[in-house]
Amino acid sequence: MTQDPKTLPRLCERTAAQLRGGVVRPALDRRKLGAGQVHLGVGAFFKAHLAPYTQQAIERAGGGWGVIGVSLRRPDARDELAPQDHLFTVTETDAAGPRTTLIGVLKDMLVAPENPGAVVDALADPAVKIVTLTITEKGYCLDPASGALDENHPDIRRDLAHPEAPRTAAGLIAAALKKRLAARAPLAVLSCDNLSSNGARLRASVRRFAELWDPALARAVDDITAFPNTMVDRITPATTPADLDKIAERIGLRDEAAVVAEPFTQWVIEDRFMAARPAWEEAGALIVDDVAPYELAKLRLLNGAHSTIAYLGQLAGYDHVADVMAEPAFASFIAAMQTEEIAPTLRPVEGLAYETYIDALLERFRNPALRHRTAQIAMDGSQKLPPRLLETARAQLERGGPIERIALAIAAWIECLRGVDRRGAPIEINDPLADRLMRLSAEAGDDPEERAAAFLRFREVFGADLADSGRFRAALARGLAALRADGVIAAVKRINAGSPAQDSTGGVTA
Ligand code: CS2
Repeated sequence: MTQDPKTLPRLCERTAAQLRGGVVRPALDRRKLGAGQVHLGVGAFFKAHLAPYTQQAIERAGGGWGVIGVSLRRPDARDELAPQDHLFTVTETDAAGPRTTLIGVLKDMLVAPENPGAVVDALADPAVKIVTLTITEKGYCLDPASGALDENHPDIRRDLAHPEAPRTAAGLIAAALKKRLAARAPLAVLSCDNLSSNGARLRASVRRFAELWDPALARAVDDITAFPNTMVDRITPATTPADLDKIAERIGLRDEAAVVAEPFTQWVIEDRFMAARPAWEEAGALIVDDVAPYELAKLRLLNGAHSTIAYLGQLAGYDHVADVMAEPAFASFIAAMQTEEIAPTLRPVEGLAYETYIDALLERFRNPALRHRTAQIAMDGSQKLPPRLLETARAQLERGGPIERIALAIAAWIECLRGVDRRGAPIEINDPLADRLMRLSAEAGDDPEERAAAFLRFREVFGADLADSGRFRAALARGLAALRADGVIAAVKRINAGSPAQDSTGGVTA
């Protein structure tokens, strides 16, 4: 009889020797590893992506790049990791079956709201040369449409009132830079979230925060800090209790911090550092002069398609990405959207063949071993849609290209905000602007033209320009009308068939 996976001994330094199931162990001496990197936002993505890159960099090229992890909100990650001596496993999974690696680069965990001073001290330690962030789009407290720091954000206002005990990333970094300035200790701060020009945006927001706090600090930010842009990629679904049990059964120990991810992984980093860094290129990272083409391709082709799958899928009652992709009408819709509406907005780049990239993405979305929930991707639409789909729509409007599929994706987001799917099952709305968006959804009514116009006036998401585009408004209204009248699959099929939809004035529009 096999042991109940819930009662297996916990993974930690003492038990790690008992790991079985072919787990790959770190080839580094944890006790001697210095702490040269701080990471803000220790969640599944950090564990599955950045931590393995840093581990491989140390294994191949050495360096004191152990990581101090920070949680900006809740203590959960620390509570999972501390009893395990900060060890955790990453399991790659696809049709070939699971492969697990033990990660040993995390040295400690801090929780900002419990002890902001300790986080500022860690960030200010001159031995720390690298700060990485995966705090999700909303963690930056930006106005989504403009990408600038939202100075009225309650967390930013709070931090400006108490800049010595900050809780936001911008506030923590600014407070640390103030301390580092005295020692003139240079630092590279890498935003690893899905924002366009993530490094430049983080730099602007830290500078703005500093300006509002202490103008002298703002002027000095660039003297000691580099903010390289980065593109990160690895599909990492939230770990489920069933995943934890399955992993425990295979590896013989209970890992409460385990993560599961696809085998694919990519990291493109702008070569802009002020001091030493881990040799991430030894782990396969691409260090380049200009990240923009990679970042745009990934944000628009992967994340744009992901959000489309999430909203159409949720509305039609599909819980997982792979199930949406198993429906041929959705799969053709996504492929055509990528090829006809997104790829034409991207600059050609040497070594990046969009056709091959799209094929690989479709294959990754179909990975049947990955249970990636549409609800997970659908979260925080107000923050995600501008860089993923609306920038693309703007580029298409400018060049006169098709926007019908992008408009249907946005229409699906708007329909999800009703809080019920097409079969009447509830949809939970997770979004920092949820209250306002759901109120808008209720007030905007059912008439597609009026509903489209009312949403387009929501400036934080659509900016000032999209409301003025008659073409965009009409396409959005057609999408809303089709979803409501015909249902999700029929709306998708009609666009797939290339049949022009009727606009509400009775005219036929492509
Ligand atoms: C996803 C991303 O949750 C989401 O919004 O689109 O997390 C996506 O899986 C990653 O960016 C892939 O690299």
